[in-house]
Amino acid sequence: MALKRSLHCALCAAAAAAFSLPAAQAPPDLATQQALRNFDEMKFGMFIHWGLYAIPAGEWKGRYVRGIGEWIMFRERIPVKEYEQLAAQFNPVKFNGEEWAQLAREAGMRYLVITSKHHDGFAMFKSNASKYNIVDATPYGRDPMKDLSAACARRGIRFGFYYSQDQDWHEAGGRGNDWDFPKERDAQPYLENKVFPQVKEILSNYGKLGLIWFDTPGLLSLEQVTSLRGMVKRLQPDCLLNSRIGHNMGDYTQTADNAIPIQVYTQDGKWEVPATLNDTWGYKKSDNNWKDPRDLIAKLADITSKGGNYLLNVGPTAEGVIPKPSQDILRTIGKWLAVNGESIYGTGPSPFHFPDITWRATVMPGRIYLHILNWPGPKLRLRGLESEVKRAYFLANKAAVPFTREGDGIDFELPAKPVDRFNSVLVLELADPTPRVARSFRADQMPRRLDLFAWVARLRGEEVRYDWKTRSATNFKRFAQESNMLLWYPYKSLDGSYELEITYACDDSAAGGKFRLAAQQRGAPARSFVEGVIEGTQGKFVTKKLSGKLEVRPQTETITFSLLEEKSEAVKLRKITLIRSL
Ligand code: FHN
Repeated sequence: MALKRSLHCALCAAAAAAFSLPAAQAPPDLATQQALRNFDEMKFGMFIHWGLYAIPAGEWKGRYVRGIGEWIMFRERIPVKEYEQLAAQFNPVKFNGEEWAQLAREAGMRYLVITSKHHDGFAMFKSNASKYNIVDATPYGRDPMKDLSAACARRGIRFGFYYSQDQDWHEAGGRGNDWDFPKERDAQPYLENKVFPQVKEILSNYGKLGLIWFDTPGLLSLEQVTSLRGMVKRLQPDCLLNSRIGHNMGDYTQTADNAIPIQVYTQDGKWEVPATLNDTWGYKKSDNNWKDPRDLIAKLADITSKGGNYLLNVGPTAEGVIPKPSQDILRTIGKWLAVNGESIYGTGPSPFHFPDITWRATVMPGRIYLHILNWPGPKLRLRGLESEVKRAYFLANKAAVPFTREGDGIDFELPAKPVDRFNSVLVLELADPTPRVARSFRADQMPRRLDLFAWVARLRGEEVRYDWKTRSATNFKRFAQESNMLLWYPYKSLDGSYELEITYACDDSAAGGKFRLAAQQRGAPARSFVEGVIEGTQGKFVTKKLSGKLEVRPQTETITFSLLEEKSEAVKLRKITLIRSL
C-alpha cells in the first residue's frame, strides 16, 4: 500500500468534482515522494485537539461524561442549537501561537497538526463556507490558525490541519447526528457546500501545509474521496494525505489511536501512531491520567524502531492554554531528544525483531542505536548481529562500553545503573554500512515463542494502568458499554495457530474471574478466542499454559485481553506468550 492510492497526474489536475478511478498501485509522484521522505525523517509531531468542547471539558449540566472530551456532543446527544451556544462563550484570550509552536520545538517535535474542524462541525479558522467558525461566531473574533501557522513556519516546524470530512454533527448531510437529523442523509450537498470549500480554504490561506489529516472516513464513496484527494493535490501537490481519507487513498498509514504494532512494520510503507498524553484528545478537566515521560520516551523509541512516526496530542483549554502537565512532560521529552536526537531523527527501523522489551534499535549508515529501555543488569546480550562492531559507546556521555563475542551474540558490559533514567542509547559503530543480521533474528522473522508484553499493548479505558515496576497492566474495570482491555496489533506478522501462556500475578482474594484472549477483525465478532480463569497466585508472578489455540490470520487486526466478569480486576497481567504450533 504505502503509497497506496496514488492518482494519475491527469487526475491530480482534475477539477474537484471530477472523478476517475485511481491507479491504485502506481508509485507516488515526485512531490509526494519527497514529502514522504521529509515526513519519515521528522519522526515526532504535535497533535492539537482544540475546539468548543474545551468549554464543557468533560462535564455536561454538572454531570461527568465518560469517554474522550471532544465527543461530548455525541455522547450526550446535545442538540445543535444547544451546542452552538458554546460558540458565544468561546474566548481564548490566552492563546499565543508563538508559545504553542515554541513548546513543540522545545519538545523536539518537527511537525504540528491541529484540528481545523472536528466532528462537532465548528471551524477553528475563518471560513466563508460556514458562519459556524471562530471568527464569525465567537467573541474572540480572530483566526488563531494564522498566528500558529506563521509561528510554526518561523521555527521550521511543518504545519498541518486535521479535518473531519465525513463525520459532522452540525450538518444534516454530515455523518453522526441522528438526534437532530433522523432522516437518511445526503452527503453530496454537505461535501459541496462545506467540505470542499473549507478544505480549499485551509489549503489556500495558511501557507504550505505539510499534510491534511482526515479522520473517520466512514461512508464517503470512492468518487467523493477521489475528488477530495484530487483537490488537495491540485492545490498543494506535496501536501501529504493520511490513510483516514478513506478508500486506500492516503499517502501514508495511520495505526488505530494509541496503537503501536507489536514488531517492526515496514511492508505497507510509512505509518504514524496518533496518541494521547492522557485518556482524551480534547481538554477534559478531570483527566489527570498523564503518561509518564519514561513511557513516552520509550514509546518514541519503540515506534521509531518499528518504522513509524509518533504524533502526540495536547488538548488546550478554552482559554487557549496547553495544560501545564502536558507542557512539563513534553519539555522532559525534549530534553532527552536534545541529547539523544541522533538516534531518532532520520533513522531507519530495526534490522532485528524484538525478543522482549529490554531494548529497541534504530539505524543510520554504519551504526546501530540500541535504546535500552529496561535496564538488564550488568550485561546486555545482543544476538544475531554478524557485522563487526568497531566501537560501542553511550550517546549521552560518550563512555566506551566493552564487549565480547560469544556464540551467536555479543555481550556488552554495562554500568550498574542506566546512563539515562529514561532510555540509555548505546551506539554500535559497524564495519558494514548496513548491518548484517543472521536470518532467524531479522525483523521479518518471528520466533516460535513470541511474548506480547502488556507494555506494548494499547490500554483501552479510563481505568486500566501500566505499572513499570512490575511490568504489568492492572485495574481492568468492566462497564456495560466499554470495558477496559489490552489490545495488541500484529499487522500481518503472525499468521498461524498458537498455543498460549499467560504471565500474571493475582492475590488469592481477587482470583476467580474469567478472561478471554481473542483474535479479532474490526467490527466482527471474535474469530478465534481462548478463555480461562484467573487463579490465585498469592500475588506472585507465574506463567500458566492455557488450554486451546488461538488462530491468527493476516487480516487479524487485534489480539485482545479482557475480563468477562466483574472480578479479578486487580490481576496484574505481564504478558501473553504465543507459541506457534509446529
Ligand atoms: O473520533 C476521533 C477522535 O475524536 C480523535 O480525533 C482521534 C484522533 O486520532 N480520531 C478519531 C477516532 O479515531
